[in-house]
Amino acid sequence: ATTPGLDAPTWPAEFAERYRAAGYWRGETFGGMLRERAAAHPERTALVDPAPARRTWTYRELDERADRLAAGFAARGIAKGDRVVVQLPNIGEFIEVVFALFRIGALPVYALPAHRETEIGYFCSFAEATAYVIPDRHAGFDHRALAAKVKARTPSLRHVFVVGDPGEHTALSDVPCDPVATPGGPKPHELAFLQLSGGTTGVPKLIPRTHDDYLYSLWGSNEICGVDADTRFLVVLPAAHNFPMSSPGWLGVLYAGGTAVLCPRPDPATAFPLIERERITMTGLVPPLALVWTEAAPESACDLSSLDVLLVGGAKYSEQAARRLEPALGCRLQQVFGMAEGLVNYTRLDDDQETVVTTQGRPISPDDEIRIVDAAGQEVAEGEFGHLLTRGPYTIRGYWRAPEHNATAFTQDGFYRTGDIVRRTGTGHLVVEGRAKDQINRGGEKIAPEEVENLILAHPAVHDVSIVAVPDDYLGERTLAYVILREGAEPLKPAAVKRFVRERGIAAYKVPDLVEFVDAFPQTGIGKVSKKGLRSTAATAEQH
Ligand code: J2J
Repeated sequence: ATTPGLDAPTWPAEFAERYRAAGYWRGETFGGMLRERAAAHPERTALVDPAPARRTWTYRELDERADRLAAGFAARGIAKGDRVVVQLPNIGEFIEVVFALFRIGALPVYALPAHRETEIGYFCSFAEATAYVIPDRHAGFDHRALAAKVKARTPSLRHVFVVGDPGEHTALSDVPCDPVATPGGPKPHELAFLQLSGGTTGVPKLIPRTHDDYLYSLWGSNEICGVDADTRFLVVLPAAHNFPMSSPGWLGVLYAGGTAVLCPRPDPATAFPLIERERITMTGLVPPLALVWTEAAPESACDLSSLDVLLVGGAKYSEQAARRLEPALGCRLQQVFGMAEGLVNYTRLDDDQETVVTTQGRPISPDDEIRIVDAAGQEVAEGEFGHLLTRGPYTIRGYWRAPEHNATAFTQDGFYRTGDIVRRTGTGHLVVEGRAKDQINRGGEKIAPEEVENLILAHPAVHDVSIVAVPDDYLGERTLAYVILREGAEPLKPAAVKRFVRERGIAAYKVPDLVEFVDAFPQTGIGKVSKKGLRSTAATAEQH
């Protein structure tokens, strides 16, 4: 059932009781967690933002700054339960802002720095956000103009807070004020934030995570990955993504009392000197980046010897690439297969080498329930591959405000249909074999074809479009848009289609890599476009 105020299905009472009794849900909140760490070890370094000038935050400083920012947000009317779209790169302010919101019980909605008008406009209106937090400029893009446009058409959006020069908006640095005793922060079973789903539909779904469930995924990950107060974690991927946030990520490291170091860009030229200077012990990468690092490390003059554990996940990591990582980087590999909806699998640090390079790990929790089923929903024989369904102490029971989608994305008895095709080895490790969902995994960045197809359909010369994945050595997959032009329409060039998509304002990674004009799509029996048929055509298609 849906709990009022939660706007999403949640765990039935008997499951919640079981997860508390088992000690998974510890009754903590993020705000309380930071307060406790700040009391226990105030002078330890929580956070390092190395660029452009190195800044550090002790646990006490982070705690105090979160309090002052929370008071300032509250003074501007941001209240418990309000949604706040946070779109910040890997900078210290990101961490301050989300802890300030956690304290109030306002819910961050984690946008990625790459998101543009299509995504941001949707998040702000669908979530009925009251505020939006941005950098002034990032990676050559001025976020203030986009914010002004979205604010003008989103009635709920009252505030835009800007890190840096605010332009017509409010400077984040003007917000903090002396804290006042605020009653009634969030409870452990209540929502902490809305995370983004990779998406399979026209619009991304929002994932409601509670303090209790997410904190379990953090400390559970910490135990498996060996995170403790001496861990120095480099946040290489966008900090808002679930992987670098929680597997074990910067939040896991803060939970353990370690140090999170924010990396402004993921390339070796940026990251390797930071690993040396900050004595980084752990980080997480998507497979294409792991490849680049593997190639660059032997040539690098930087001392990478502090690096102990490197997590790779987000997309399938090839066995050959996995074998080359440890010798090149001189650290241990942990594969991770996770999802923002919940379930996270890791290879273990004491797994044998074959298991580490050939599997994507096993679940965090003994109470992560795994079902591998055929198309009819019947469990397959042990070792056979099938659709992965899961339910457990940190896997959601439904998306936020999406009852229709929930009816098919979850089973009657609350299992999440991951859309992944896996098999289980004798040791209980999962091997990801493929995907049944209509999603493209472009080097860890997820694309819902329908979202991009809808943009292309707005082009006056386009009659129909279908976007499919084509194999790619580096990214794993790239995107190919098959376009059928309207009868009598002027012929288009592939570049014109890409430009059209870009100009509508969407994350650059969603712009089709390839565009091909066809007269008809392959059809399935029931007359729907066959993505499978298109993919096999694509495998032989000439690339543009
Ligand atoms: C194959 N496919 C994988 C892997 C994820 C940790 C790590 C990753 C994510 C993540 C995450 C894969 N091999 N090792 O949230 O906490 C694909 C699957 C999965 C989808 C989830 C975390 N690791 N995938 O990638 O929500 O298809 O989370 O269902 O972005 O990525 O995507 P996302």
